Amino acid sequence: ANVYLVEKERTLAIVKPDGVSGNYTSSIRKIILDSGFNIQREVTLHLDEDSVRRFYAEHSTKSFYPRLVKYMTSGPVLIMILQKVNAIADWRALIGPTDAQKARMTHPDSIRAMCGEDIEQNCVHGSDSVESAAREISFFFTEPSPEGTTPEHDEL
Ligand code: RTP
Ligand code: MG
Repeated sequence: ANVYLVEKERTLAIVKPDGVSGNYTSSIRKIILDSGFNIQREVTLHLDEDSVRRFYAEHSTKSFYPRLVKYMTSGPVLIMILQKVNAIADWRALIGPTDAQKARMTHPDSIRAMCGEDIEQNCVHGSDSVESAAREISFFFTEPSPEGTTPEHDEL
């Protein structure tokens, strides 16, 4: 029989300020590990306005953007790289719909149903595509340079 090596995928997860201040970090971490993800990197940061504006730049024209910036800068967040086969879609499925109130109706077992408040304060983030995941991971984490290559700044 043929055997296939299924490439593991990485996604960016964030426990937002309401998730951290509401002490949901350990429950969320348990759900992540019980669901077969490996937490490859993690960091706790208090994001500044400029970082949030750049991270959520795709929403810059939306009416909720100022409130999103205020929300995401309101306290520390836990940022994680999750690794697993099908990590991007599987993490989005675990967190549930954007609107936590709807999530409680339609996806009662989802993370947002557990710890989110509404469509704006929804306690967790997940990358929505391969392209977003790559951009968001490199937004917060620098990759170690592969063995034998020289970092660009060494050429200066
Ligand atoms: P996220 O990017 O944080 O994982 O959330 P998402 O994909 O489910 O939703 P997205 O459309 O990307 O929105 C980003 C965040 O902006 C806030 N939001 N408010 N008032 C509103 O209609 C509204 N829509 C979105 C939420 O905090 C949402 O997670
Ligand atoms: Mg999004």
